[in-house]
Amino acid sequence: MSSPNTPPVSAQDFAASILQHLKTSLGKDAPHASLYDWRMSLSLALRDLVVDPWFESTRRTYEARGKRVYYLSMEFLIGRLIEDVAVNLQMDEVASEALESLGQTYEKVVADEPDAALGNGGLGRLAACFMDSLSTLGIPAYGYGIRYEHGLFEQHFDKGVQVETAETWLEQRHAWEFERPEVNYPILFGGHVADEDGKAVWHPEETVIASAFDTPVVGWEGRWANTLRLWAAKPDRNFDLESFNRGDYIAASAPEALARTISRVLYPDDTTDVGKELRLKQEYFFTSASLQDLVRRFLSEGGDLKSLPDYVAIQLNDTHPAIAGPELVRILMDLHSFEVSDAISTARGCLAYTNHTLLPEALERWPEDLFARVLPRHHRIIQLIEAAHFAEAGEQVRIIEHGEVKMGELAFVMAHHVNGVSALHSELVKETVFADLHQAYPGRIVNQTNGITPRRWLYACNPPLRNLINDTIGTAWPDDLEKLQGLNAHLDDPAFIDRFQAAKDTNKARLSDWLKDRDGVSVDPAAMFDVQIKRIHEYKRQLMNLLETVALWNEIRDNPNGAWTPRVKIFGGKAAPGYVVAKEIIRLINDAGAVINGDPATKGLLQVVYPENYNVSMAEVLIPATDLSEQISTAGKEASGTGNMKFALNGAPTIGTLDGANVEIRDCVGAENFFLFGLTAAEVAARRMEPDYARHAIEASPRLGRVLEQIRSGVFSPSDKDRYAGLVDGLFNHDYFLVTCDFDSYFDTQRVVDTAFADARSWTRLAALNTARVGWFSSDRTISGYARDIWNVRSMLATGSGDRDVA
Ligand code: GL7
Repeated sequence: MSSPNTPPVSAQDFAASILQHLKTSLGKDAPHASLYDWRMSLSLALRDLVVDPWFESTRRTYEARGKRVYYLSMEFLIGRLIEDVAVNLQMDEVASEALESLGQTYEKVVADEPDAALGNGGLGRLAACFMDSLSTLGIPAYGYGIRYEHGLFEQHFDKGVQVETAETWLEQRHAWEFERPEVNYPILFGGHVADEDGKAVWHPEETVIASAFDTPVVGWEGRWANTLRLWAAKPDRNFDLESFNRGDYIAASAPEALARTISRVLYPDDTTDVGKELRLKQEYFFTSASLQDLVRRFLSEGGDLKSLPDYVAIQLNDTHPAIAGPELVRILMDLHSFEVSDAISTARGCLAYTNHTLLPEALERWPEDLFARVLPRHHRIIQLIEAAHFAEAGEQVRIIEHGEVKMGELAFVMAHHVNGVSALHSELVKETVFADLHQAYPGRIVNQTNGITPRRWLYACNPPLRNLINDTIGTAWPDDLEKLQGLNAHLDDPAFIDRFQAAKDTNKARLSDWLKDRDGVSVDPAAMFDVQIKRIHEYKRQLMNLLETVALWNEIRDNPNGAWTPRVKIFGGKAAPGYVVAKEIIRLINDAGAVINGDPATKGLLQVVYPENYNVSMAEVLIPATDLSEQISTAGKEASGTGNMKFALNGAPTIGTLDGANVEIRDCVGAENFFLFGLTAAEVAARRMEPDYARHAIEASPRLGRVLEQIRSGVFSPSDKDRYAGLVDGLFNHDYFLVTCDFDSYFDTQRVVDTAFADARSWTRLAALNTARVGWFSSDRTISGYARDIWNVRSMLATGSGDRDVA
């Protein structure tokens, strides 16, 4: 494996490898190669360099017979991979030079790669960051998920209205994966369970095949590589020859179409669940395949299943794979003759569960009749699990109740640890959703505050800042992010602050060019770039941001000679296609933006920009260019947030509430360096008990009242004056997320931000201080916490100072 900071091959050799792939893998010669051909050849040449570390990692794990981590997740929001792999292999400069020598532009080739959007938002992106950290830390691990044919939908705006079209990343060949046609498992559905000789025997009626595709995930400096194994659904027989011979050609291909539906499309709902049969089938499909695979691997190494928990740590990313509990019990009982209680305790020894949200609509529940029809054997096993749980902890909490199977309770009962994703969230998990189970199983709930990979979210996406950091504190920080604390000593050095500002300016100019090229939008790079990017959801309160924007617009018009701080308000994000209110909010942002942007009175002082189709790649351009990070959710609702960490790391101070990981970010940067506003989680709960709280808040704020009246009366929708009447009435009557109550405090804090930003040098110092102090939010730290507190696994990497101590 390569030594630190040395590229494994020279630019010349790498160019030869690209050309070789162009010829033998793409069948093209250089004069006729398209951008796609160059991109594929570059990707394949890079992939070649991952194979050796990958084999070596597998071999070492096998020899050591160490414990492996299995991360089960419905979503892996990977994004593009060329830069990611190049950076991890120290090949970014070499790759750029090699392509240059072949007459190609590296940036253009990189930008041709479609985003692998196999996730909705934070939960899926977290899984991708975790894979990066598991490899960087040298922890033997597999990520298991679904190879969706269509990732998250593409968003377009039609006169400001979100319309969705199917995403088609697999229309082109995916360069990074290895198909494993020999790794296949049958996944069974339906049928009935019969009692035969005192044993329950499942007679399923439908079989679908799960077939593996492997993508190597290489860690920092190529020291270790793990596998992301995604399952594609295939029919157990391709073609119904009998129907074909009868001349019924449609029926002949029906089995194939039916089976493939299972891995066809990612459900686009962020935190809500729709209770659809296909979704349950997707969940069981990938969970069963993953468990069959890991059990097969364990047995092939000569393991005794009783000791499975010593060798296998299975992490359930939310409740989506919660069927893993009963499925593992089924495998142990039905296929390996375990007694019920042994099967349950062995399964529980392997399983841990991460809760990612307190929103009640996101805690999965399945109608019991649907569940029993699709998974009759598991329905019975859950009854056994429930009985064992009652015997152990009493009957306060049921798993099956009111005709529903409750997946949160199932995951909790079958896990040896349950974790929340920020300090505040984990406490709220104990106090609210799982209060009774917390009493029954004290100590089971632990916290692991989320993190982000600094390789993608600083090193790769922010070259100007990366170079400044390297020049200032050396190059040891990408896998030891607390080293950024070393920047603290430079915060009062004018030369350092100048360079920090220059890096931000470069990134802002890059974003401006990008907006111009892509959307024809001009922005002033000297204005404050105030950014809110995330899924559109009422609890995230993009609406409050928009109301503040309109209030500011009013204020500037009322007082045109005031000393206003120019702002560009940038929004980005998708709404779930069925989430009506979220889509109204999108339309309102676009409508209000059109009016504000067209107003000569505020030109140059206030602008609204909403680039369509926000995704990981867009985040990589926006975040380094951001001056102000908007983290303004209703306190108690955002489990953690991870965008908040990315902004702070890239030198954007936060305006935010005491919610999720904001609380810990504020602890790290210092209260005086965080623009805090709004009610606390406890105050939110209390305020909701007050009658007519929203109406009172609106009456107390003439500024807010005026904005709401403008929106309601059609100032931003002159051709359809009542368009937003319902949205505004909603705020008066059931403002569940307390937009109205936090509005004044938000507006006032924004004016504090204005004043602070106007003092350019002290703002830049504040930005640099953020970068210096948030190294703790590396996902390496998070994964080390899981390894130590939950998985009991160790790093396989030795460093100069002995074993790398992650556990
Ligand atoms: C989420 C939370 O909403 C988000 O706050 C958190 O950062 C993320 C990762 O832990 O998980 N929960 C959830 O269901 N989605 C999230 O993004 C979709």
